[in-house]
Amino acid sequence: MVSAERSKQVQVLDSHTEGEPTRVVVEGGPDLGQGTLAERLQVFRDRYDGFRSGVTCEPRGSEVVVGALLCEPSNPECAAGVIFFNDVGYLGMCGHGTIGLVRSLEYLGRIKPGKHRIETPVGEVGVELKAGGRVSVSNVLSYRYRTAVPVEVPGLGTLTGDIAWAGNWFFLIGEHPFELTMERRAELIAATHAIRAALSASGITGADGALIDHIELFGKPEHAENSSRNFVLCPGASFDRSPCGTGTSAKMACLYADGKLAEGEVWRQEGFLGTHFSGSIEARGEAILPTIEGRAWITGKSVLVFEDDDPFVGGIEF
Ligand code: PYC
Repeated sequence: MVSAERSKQVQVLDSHTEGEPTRVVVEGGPDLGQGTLAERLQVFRDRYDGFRSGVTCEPRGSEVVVGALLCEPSNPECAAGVIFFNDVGYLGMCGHGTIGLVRSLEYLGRIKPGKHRIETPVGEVGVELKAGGRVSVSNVLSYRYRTAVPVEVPGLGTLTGDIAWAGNWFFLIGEHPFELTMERRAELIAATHAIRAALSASGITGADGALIDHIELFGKPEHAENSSRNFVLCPGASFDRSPCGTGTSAKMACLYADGKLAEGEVWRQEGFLGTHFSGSIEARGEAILPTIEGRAWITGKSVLVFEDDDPFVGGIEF
């Protein structure tokens, strides 16, 4: 029997969105105070980073898990606040994670089908819980920041990509020598890590020097009804098993900027597992308000236990 004095318990609800896992922390998370979500993220990062790594990293999680700390929203009109995190740090927004969170809130009986608002550290997003586990997310305003930026990548030569903001910073590459297939995934992981390192070494950033931590490659879809296929390296070691909600938003921002996607058109972004998000946009001047839609399923409801004398109480960070 585990002694309650020597251990901490954290209640979590696990789900996957089109293949990508989300772990919602329902109870037992750190008290981050009453500030804005951006201020509470700072408290999380400064004082409770061991909680982040303990929940997401091995041995309780893995590099592919995205955590979602459920918070009281500072705007009472929002159904919930959330801070997303993973094996190496924190995400501004997370599209697949928001879909997983909405299904989790439904599972917990906290929301009903219909429209809701969710607060994140980078702004409020609109969500709609639909029939059959479908959820749409109207993301934060998204835009292309720079076009056709060349980067010299050791071993790969010069690759050219666009930089876009969609709640996270992305480098989006359409022209590259890679096949986006399961058999080639080790090569894709190595290449996208090298691209990310080269961007950082070359001082290529998002606005205000922001780190570009998501790398997105595009190719032909496997399913003819889809518009494109992607491979997205997430911050950290892992790639997105879903088509990446913020990555799909970033892609649509670039298409809009190129005059290749108009309001009312649907962009079907296929992910690496062959699942897809349906995307659409509303124009907001040079930026867009992207909406993505996908499905999520609950996979587990458990209590994580952290014993004081566990040498890996804060997770194993590789
Ligand atoms: O769906 O936005 C997303 C996302 C970001 C990182 C992993 N998934």
